[in-house]
Amino acid sequence: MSEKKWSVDPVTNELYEVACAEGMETVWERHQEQEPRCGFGELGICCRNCFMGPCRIDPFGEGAQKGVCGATADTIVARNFIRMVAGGAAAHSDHGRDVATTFLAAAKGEAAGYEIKDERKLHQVAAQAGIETEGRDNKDIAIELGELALSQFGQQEGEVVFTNMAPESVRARWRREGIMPRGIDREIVEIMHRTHIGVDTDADNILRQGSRAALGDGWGGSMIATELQDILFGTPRPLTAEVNLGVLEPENVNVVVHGHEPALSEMIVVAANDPEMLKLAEEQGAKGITLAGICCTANEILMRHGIPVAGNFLQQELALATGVVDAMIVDVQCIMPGLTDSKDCVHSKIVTTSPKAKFPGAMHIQFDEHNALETAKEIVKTAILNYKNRRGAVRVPKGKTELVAGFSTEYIQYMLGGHFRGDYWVLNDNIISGRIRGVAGVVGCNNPKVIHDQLHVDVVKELISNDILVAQTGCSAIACAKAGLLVPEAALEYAGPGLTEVCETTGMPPVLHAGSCVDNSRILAVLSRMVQAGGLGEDISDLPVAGAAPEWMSEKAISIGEYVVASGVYTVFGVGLPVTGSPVVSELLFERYAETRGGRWAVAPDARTMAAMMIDHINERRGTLGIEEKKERVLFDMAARRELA
Ligand code: NFS
Repeated sequence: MSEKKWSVDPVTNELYEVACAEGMETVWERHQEQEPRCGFGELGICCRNCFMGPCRIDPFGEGAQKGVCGATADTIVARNFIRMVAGGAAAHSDHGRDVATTFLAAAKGEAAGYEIKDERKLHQVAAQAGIETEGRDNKDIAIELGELALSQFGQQEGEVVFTNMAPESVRARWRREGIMPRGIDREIVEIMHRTHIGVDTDADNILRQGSRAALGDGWGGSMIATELQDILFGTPRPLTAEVNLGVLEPENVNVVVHGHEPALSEMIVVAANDPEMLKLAEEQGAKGITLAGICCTANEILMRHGIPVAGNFLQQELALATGVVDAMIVDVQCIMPGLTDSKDCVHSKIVTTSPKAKFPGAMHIQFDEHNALETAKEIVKTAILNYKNRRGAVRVPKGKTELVAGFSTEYIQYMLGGHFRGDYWVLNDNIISGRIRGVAGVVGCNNPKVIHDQLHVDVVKELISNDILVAQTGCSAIACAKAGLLVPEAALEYAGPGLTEVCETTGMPPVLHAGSCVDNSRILAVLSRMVQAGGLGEDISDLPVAGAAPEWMSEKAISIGEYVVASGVYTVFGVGLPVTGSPVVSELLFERYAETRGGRWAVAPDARTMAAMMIDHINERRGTLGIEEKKERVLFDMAARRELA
């Protein structure tokens, strides 16, 4: 048994001990085995882009200062950084492509089981894309929108269409700086070309291509994913649900969906409620079927159906340790290869469903959007038939927490004033009056280099105690949900007086769950609408807002960080950033980006510093806007919390 606590979440620590007792290896053991980490990799100064290497630059200035080809630390760091952007942008955008494909098939009536659920949003998004909607059939509009969305991936010239949602000053900057994305795939391919040996050497020029590909993700691939998913599966509205491993039901068949794409999981929701499936579950001795999610698949079906969330990224192996997961259904992204080893200790089946992601030792049932419900039923049946194979103890912890999710861009607008109140003006008005000091997006992953969930929870508590409204996505939202921050009552316990007043008036929580990581595009849309509503400047970079990814680990987080920064938002990452081996790249990202991109990157060593940096930035923006009355930043501690309570 381990003495160390790996998480701020007691349920995670409890299950970790269970996993150890069962001889199940987890991410934390593998993390320790990797220590000490490669210092060259941490600084970003190793290069494997050709086989004259691998090369590395001596950070102390004593050994090699150039790779075999002559590349300096600046070139190597910039290339490595934008290759991470390429990986992340590719992941989000390939998801967007799959959504567009399913959307188009559904529009044509070739994907049984899928239908347009939000006609109003169909019209809205089509109009935004410049498609004629007046007097036309929804089917025709949807087909044209699906085709237009798909064409954005292979577009060679021009501008990715949904960049037209951004304020004009932001778009003018993108054009001026040469970072306006032309086509989603083109910019990713160009990263791979430019970072090949002997192409782009200039760090500034290299980073520009990183921004262009990242913007193609945020305003292109991710935006398409979010918008078309809303039209196809419904635009989220607030609903309550439960989170943490305690949502698993020992006496039910438990099906856990994990990964990112909602196309299949939407159908699994239908299949798990099918009377035929429920009857089969009863015949096998179970009381019913529980469906729960992990990572962003969880966020997708939570947002639209209130399906419970079993956990975030670092809890995926622990879900298996409960002994009651009859099948874990995975699609793409953030699925640990270690899962197939964990499952050897229990009866759980791991079912892969994407041709892009097969795991040795897992069972494969391929998803086909033309036959989605049948595939979903086959998968649920596999879980049901595995119920009787359970062995060993059942170790479902008691812990679960209530949360409210479902804050789409559209709902936030409705909640803060309704349609006749002039869009986002009510939010802006509250910011101008100082009740809300600003808005922060706190997003991203878990990383075993830091205590699980701690940075997310501490940063968000600090922000809301300083009257900053927080919007969240991804595993960060799940972390704060487990800590009880995503319910309206959290305002009374944790938020400052101004934010509490707004929360009490509207009934909203001080922390808004906006969805999965591709739904960070919702945050871009909110920022654009805040500029549009007026009173807070002409540009996203004028707004009193800040972003953070406290426990990031994935390339997707880097792509998100880059597009948020390049859209004008000051953004702080925790855990470090593999760029510090180059003073030139560091200066570009941390300082000069403010002029060329509107936003800039920053790195913070701990939660308190991270929150302080964000609050200071927000206060500084308020000062520039002339809406700042003198108010000291309050750092959240136990005494302050008691006083608030
Ligand atoms: Ni985002 Fe969502 Fe979680 Fe990180 Fe992975 S699940 S797409 S990458 S780990 S937040």
